[in-house]
Amino acid sequence: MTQRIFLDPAHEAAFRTEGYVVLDLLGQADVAELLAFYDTVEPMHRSPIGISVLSNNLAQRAAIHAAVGAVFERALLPVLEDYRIALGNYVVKPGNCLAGKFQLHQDPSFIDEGELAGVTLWCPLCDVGADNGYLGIVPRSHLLNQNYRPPGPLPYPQLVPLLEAGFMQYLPMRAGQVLFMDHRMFHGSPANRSAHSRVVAAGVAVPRAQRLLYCHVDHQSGNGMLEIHEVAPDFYLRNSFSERPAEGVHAESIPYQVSALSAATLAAHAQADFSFASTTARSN
Ligand SMILES: O=C(O)CCC(=O)C(=O)O
Repeated sequence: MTQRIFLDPAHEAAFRTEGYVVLDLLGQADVAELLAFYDTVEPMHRSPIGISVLSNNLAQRAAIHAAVGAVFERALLPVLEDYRIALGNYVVKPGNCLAGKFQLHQDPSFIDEGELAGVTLWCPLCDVGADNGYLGIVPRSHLLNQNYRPPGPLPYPQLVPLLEAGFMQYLPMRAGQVLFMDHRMFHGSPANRSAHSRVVAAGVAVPRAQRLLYCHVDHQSGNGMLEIHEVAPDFYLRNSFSERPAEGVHAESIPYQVSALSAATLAAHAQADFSFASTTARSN
């Protein structure tokens, strides 16, 4: 029997086909709670894109995970089948900062995505739109490159101008709305040109029963291999996203593969009928 991500069959179908679902799940009190905690850790987010998990302050990262994760557990997890929060953090874009563009990327693999998806949680704590860094996705791109992924930019740099010019769909959202997005989705966000900070509570949800992974590619060695490390459930609270981990178990190394993609296949993908889309195809 195919495992479910969402309890509601309509959410499940939409997520599998479109790669994301937006739901109204956070009330005003939840948003106020997340903003109040953010105020206590605001200084560590002072950069064009301030991301808690990139900080070296492990104590504050753990405190942020506890605070954000508690809200996610009570308000977000009830719509998922059997997931847990592997990471809670803030992603912040200060106002009037043209340097804050988040380049197109896929999130790294946090699990074996054979049957279930790793899920990005993205909850703006203010309304977001074109002027203050709303999120843009390439519709149904979660089906395009389903291979194991290390952290990093989109592995199709030559296609980024084309994707940005003609394939992006931007998602205006209200404070309190929650985006659940497949980790494989191509996504990014423009700079915040408004006068105010854009604060997002974000996180990672993974199936409770699955081993958490960290995928590493040693680009300097040029050996073309991707290392799959099985890591502890709280690994992402104390590690960065760029180095070979010093903990966990190196489970295996496989050839680092990226599915072929061209302007022609992108155009065909954009026009295809996805009513019977499968999320199980991948090269490795
Ligand atoms: O918050 C944003 O604007 C983008 C965040 C994002 O894409 C990520 O954290 O992977």
